Amino acid sequence: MTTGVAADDVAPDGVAREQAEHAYGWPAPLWRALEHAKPPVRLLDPRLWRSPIRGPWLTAVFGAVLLVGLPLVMLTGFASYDAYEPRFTGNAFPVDPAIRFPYVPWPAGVSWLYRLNQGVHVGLGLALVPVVLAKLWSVIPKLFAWPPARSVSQLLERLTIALLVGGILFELATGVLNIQYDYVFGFDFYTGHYYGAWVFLAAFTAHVVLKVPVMVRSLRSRSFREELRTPLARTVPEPLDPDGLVAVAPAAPTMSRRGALALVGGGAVVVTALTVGETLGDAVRPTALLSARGRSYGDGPTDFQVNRTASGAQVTEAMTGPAWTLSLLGPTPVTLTRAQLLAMPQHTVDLPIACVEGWSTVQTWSGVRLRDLVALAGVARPGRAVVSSLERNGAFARATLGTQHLTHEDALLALRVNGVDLSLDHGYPARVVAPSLPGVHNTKWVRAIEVHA
Ligand SMILES: Nc1nc2c(c(=O)[nH]1)N[C@H]1C(S)=C(S)[C@@H](COP(=O)(O)O)O[C@H]1N2
Ligand SMILES: [Mo]
Repeated sequence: MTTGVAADDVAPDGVAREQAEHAYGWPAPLWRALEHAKPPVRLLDPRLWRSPIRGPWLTAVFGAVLLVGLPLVMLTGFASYDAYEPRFTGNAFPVDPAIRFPYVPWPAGVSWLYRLNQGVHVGLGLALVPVVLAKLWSVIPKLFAWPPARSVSQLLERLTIALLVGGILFELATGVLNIQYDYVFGFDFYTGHYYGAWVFLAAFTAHVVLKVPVMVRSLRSRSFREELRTPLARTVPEPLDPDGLVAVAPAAPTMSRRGALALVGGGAVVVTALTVGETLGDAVRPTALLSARGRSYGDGPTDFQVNRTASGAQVTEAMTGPAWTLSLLGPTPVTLTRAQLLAMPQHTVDLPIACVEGWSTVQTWSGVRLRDLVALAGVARPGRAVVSSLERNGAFARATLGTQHLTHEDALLALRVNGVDLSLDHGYPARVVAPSLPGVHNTKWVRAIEVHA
């Protein structure tokens, strides 16, 4: 039911006629009651929001950027879950197949694929933070609109907005805290971030379906190019809109629309400039000032990123000394010393270690091909292999690799890096390095490999 309402009826504190006039869906007694129940809070006064550049056009510009960017962040996020190979127990927290993104086998063929995936996920996610904040700023009067909803459909729409805003803030906050190693939240990061993404995706989809027409209309309402030519002196508010984004009592402009766009775009560029170095790695790494990681981890050839040091993992020289052996488990179990491994055919290849957190580093690794070890264990066509570390506890103690990584010619049990023995922090005596394998599965201080057909 739609009731045409005269401005005088519903504008108790002088809300502009245009704003008050638009229809209520509630029955008249309900909206009258709502009007009377308006709490005496200053924030609920629309005259408080005075920025003369706030309006549907500016909101639509930020929205359009997010409409392109956020799906990429979500897609790479869900792809990363698949890259962890959740089909093997212990590789990732289990997700009920009913609510899981379809599993797409993660290929080993393109060595930099996971590096690119996480570079986009983390890098773009961070770069969009200023845009998300600007978008929220641009619609803030709606957060304090009274009555909170004017119809049932608007009430439902606003509930999806609560999930949308809560979802994006939750995803950005947990993501940033994770790459800063700041586990202030009391739940597992992966589980929270994953389910949070589903909530956000649902709300995002609903929001896009509902708002794309308004977005397109608003984008068409002004010329982008014209806006870039409009200086502060000629900056005037957009016409009043039914959504109440445009200020009813605008202040004089202190910033043009192009200035606002430059500020937000500049913010995204600065964030990118200060983080992209950790994905590109090595030569430009010192530019990654926002990286939580230090930049010196060893001497000479082994001076590159370490996520967890040997002492952090409670792996000691005694455990990795001459008594260390590798247990190959399978139809023909074999125990190998490091000297025996070094006596096998060695393969050298440049491969990245690409962490889920977005940093990566390409190094020159040498060691025994995993497929040679698989064959030695007596398995002709491996289905999976469980790699376990000397490190006994925690999420890093073991990882299961699938066929694609076990059979790739560049997948190694690395013994050396950049021409020297692995350092203890990089996983001496032996570690896994394989193309396009998420960093976390590049197990260090390997103790055993259990091969299954
Ligand atoms: N045993 C063990 N292996 C491990 C880890 C660990 O903490 N313990 N960290 C993993 C993670 S999360 C990453 S990104 C890489 C980092 O390798 P690096 O420390 O040599 O750079 O090692 C992986 N292998
Ligand atoms: Mo990692």
